[in-house]
Amino acid sequence: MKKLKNSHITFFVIAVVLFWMKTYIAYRIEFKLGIDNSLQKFLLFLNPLSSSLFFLGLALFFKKHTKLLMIIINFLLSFLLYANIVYYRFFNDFITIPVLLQAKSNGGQLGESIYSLMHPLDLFYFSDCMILMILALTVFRKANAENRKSYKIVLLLGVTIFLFNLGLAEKDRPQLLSRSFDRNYLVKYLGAYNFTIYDAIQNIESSSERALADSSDITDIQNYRNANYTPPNPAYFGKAKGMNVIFISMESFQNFMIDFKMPDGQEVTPFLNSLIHDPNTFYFNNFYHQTGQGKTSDAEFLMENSLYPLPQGAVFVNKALNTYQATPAILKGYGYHSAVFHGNYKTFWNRNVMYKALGYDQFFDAEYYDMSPENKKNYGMKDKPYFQESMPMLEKLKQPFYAKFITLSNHFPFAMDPQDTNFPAFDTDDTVVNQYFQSANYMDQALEQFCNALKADGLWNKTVLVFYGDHYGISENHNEAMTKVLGKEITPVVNAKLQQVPLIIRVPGVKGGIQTQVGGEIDVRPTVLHLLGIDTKDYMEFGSDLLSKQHRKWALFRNGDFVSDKVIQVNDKCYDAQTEQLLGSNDLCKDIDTRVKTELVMSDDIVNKDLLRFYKPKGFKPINPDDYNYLGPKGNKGSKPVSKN
Ligand code: GP9
Ligand code: MN
Repeated sequence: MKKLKNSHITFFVIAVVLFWMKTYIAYRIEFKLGIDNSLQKFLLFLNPLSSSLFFLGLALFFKKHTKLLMIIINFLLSFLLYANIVYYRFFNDFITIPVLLQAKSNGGQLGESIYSLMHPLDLFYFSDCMILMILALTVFRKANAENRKSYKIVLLLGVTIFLFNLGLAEKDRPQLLSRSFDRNYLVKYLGAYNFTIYDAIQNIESSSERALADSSDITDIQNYRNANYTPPNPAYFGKAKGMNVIFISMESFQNFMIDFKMPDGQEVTPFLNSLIHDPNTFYFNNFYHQTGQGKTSDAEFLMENSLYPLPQGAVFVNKALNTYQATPAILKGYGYHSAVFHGNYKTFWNRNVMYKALGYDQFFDAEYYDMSPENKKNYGMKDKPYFQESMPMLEKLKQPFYAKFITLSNHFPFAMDPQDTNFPAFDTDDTVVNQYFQSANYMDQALEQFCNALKADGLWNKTVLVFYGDHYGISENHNEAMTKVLGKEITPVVNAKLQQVPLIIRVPGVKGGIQTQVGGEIDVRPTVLHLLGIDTKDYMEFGSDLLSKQHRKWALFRNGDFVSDKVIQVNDKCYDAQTEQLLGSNDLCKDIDTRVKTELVMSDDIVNKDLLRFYKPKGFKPINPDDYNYLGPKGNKGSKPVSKN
């Protein structure tokens, strides 16, 4: 007993257990982390242990003042935890390095209310620190320094538990670190302390690249851009001038579903199939998604910036503090008001930060919707209640508006609640593929309901509608079942063509038609802005107007492959686009290949080095993200933009 009392290790074990339990209690009480299964429950319980061992264990390295050091480390970590708790109570989000760097403006948003977010009972979050102080001065006053070898064992144990934790987390959520889609997820799986370290490393990496860049870095890009500018088609330029614009992101919706019939002859998407034949609709049936790991958010980025997403990670997450000249910001100069509607929480894909940089006036996230269990599936709102609840908010927007709707129901793994569908599943051995048809059919019904609501309230004929599939839904892992669905072998070229997503643009009063030219998500911005009568020649973008007579007729994939009207390149092999046969040489692919590589490098430079801060398009009023906040319905600010513009 005496030996135990005199041991630093005993003191250390007490410190670790107290800190571990306290952190776990904080996770459970303070944060809404959305724990879905028992593995996640276990990880949440486990993850503070590795941090406690590792950080508190650092003190064992020192022979002198070991207890004092442990108390200081405990205090600093407790402070970090408590800061996150207070921040979360207000913002429903965790503190990140950029938030700290912008402390002035964020602090400004918190203002006086910071005190109202604190409570005397919060002293609990420092209670272990106080207990340790008392123990250090009493029971453990005479504790001696240990053999310093103990710190090695402790650190090793901490690291081992961490790696075990990370392994299990990756199993539950593959590519957790590289995709880093949501702070909630990172905290849920790895803990608040590890999240801060992860965030710091990411920020150091990206800020060094940014710091070394200067205005000369954009000159070549500007020259390339000017040389490849596609002028608008006078037949369409300005035909939608002054109209409202609504973008609808159709989750995981691939083009092969359009006009697809089930074995019993039923159409999967009868509404969309009818929409493409509406006289005012342009249906682009040779159009490709170009997303990377940022999935939905990459598609959003492409659509509104006409820049490519990053080869790794999401721009929305890693580069949200950059300068952008995005569609909502451009349209602001033409009197437009902008808003996003999405039935998931605002931290997902870091949207609440990125949308400020894009210039969105309002962001209606999950907090604006009735997220009761019967309305929810997977990541958030089911499409039908989502559109229904969105309508009153949409109708209140000042016109002309630019609005974006992001659907969710057709998301992997496409499982539906039985009461939401009576559509048949496909019959293969692959449940994911089978269910895809049911959830796509549900989405189609929700879109019909939305369009009917637009017709009923008079928006239908004064609004440009842009429907797009954000990215593939069925990955290559399901090729066996897809062979059965499509009735043909999935060769590399067929697989490339499966990356087609539909683009449907309806412009009231303008004659549309089926458009067969090859294009990609990058091309949407100039196409739509030209319809609105805004020439994009002064904007730094890589897209080419799909309706222009000089449209370039090729689309690249983020991995450097591409599709054109004549040739298709997959894994550096060149195929004939019509016969789909492998060509004897790569010669016919060379020209486009060079442009593909050039554009990807240039676009990555713009994003990684934040080059748009050195570029000012004529007549464009730069965005100051600090002018925006999305505090939600309770903050009473979400429904009123605080933009000073
Ligand atoms: C989540 C939704 C889906 O909010 O956008 O994201 P995804 O996994 O498709 O990128
Ligand atoms: Mn998506």
